[in-house]
Amino acid sequence: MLNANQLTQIRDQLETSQNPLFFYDNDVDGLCSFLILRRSLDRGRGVTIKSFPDLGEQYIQKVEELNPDLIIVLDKAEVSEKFVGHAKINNIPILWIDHHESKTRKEIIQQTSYFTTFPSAEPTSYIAQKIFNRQQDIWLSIIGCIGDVYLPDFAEKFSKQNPDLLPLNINAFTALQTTTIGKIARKLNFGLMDTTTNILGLIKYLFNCNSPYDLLEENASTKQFHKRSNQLEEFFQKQIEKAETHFNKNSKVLFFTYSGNTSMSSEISNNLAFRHPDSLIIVAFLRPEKANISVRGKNALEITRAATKDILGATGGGHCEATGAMVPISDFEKFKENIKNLTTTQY
Ligand SMILES: [Mn+2]
Repeated sequence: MLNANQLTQIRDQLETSQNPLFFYDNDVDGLCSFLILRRSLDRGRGVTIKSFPDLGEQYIQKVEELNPDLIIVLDKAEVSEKFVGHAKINNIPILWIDHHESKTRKEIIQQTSYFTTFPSAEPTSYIAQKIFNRQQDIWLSIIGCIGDVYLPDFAEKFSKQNPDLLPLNINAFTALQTTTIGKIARKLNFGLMDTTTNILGLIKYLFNCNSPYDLLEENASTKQFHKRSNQLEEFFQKQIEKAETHFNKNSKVLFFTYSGNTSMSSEISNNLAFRHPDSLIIVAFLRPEKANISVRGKNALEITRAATKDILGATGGGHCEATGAMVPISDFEKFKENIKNLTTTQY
C-alpha cells in the first residue's frame, strides 16, 4: 500500500487543481475511485476509458476540449506515449494512480506522478478512500474493492453496521457472488455498459448518494440503471447456465465461449471460478475481429502470458489469479491449443 507521505502528495496535487480531469477504467473499481475523489474535491470532470490496453491517444481530444490543469488517470495499467507527450507539451501534469503491473516504458511513466500499489495491488478505490478518509464515502470504496475481489481493512466496521449488505467474516471472493454489496458491484459494471448519456445520468446521481440503498431504490434517477443492469444480469445468468451444462466436469480446465452484444467475460469468469474453485476458468467473448478473454484460477497470469506469447497482436495481463487478454480471432484456435498444451504439461 502507499505510505502516508505518498497519500499526502496525491491529496496536495488534487487540492491544488482547479479544473481536474479524471480518466478512469471502465469498471466498478475505476468508477468508485473517481466518485470518491470527485465527491471529496467537489470539482472536476470524469471520462471512462474504453480503450484497451492503454489510455489511448483518442482521449487527447477530451483534454483539448476540457482544458484541465491536472489529468488524473485511475485504475489503468497503461497510458499511451502520445497521450503523455501531448500533456507534457501543454504543461498539464498527469497524476496516475493504479494497482496493476505496467508495461508502459519507464521514460514515459517518469513524465507522470505515478503511484501504484503493485505488487501488493490494493485496488484503486481503496487508495482513493485512503486519500481523503471521508466516512461518507466508505461504502463506495467497499463496492469498488469487492468488485475487484479485495476485502479492505474497513470492511469489518462496515459489516458490523450493515450486516445485511456485507456479512461479517466473509472473504471478498464469496462476497462478490453472494452478498448485496457484490450484487451492486456487478450491477454497476453492467450499468457502465450503456450509452454515454445514460452513464452520465448514473454518475450524476452517484455524486449525491448517501448509501447503497439510494442506488438500490427504484426512482426516476435510477430507472435506466436498473433497466440496463437487469437486462445484462439476465444475459449473464443465461451464460452461466449454458457454461454449466457444457462443461466437462472431469476436466481441470473449464473453457467457455459466448457472443452477443456485450462482453462480460470478467463477470462470468468470476462467477464460474467461485463455482469451481479448483479449476482453471477461461471465458472468451468472440467478436468478428478478436476475442475478449478472462482467465481465473491458480497461475492465471503465467498461463495467460505463456498462451499469448507467440500470438502477434495479442495482449494480456492482470493479477496472479485473475487476468484479461485480447487475441485476434484468426489466432483463437492457436490460443486454445496453447492453453491445452500448457495445462497438460506444466500445470
Ligand atoms: Mn482495479
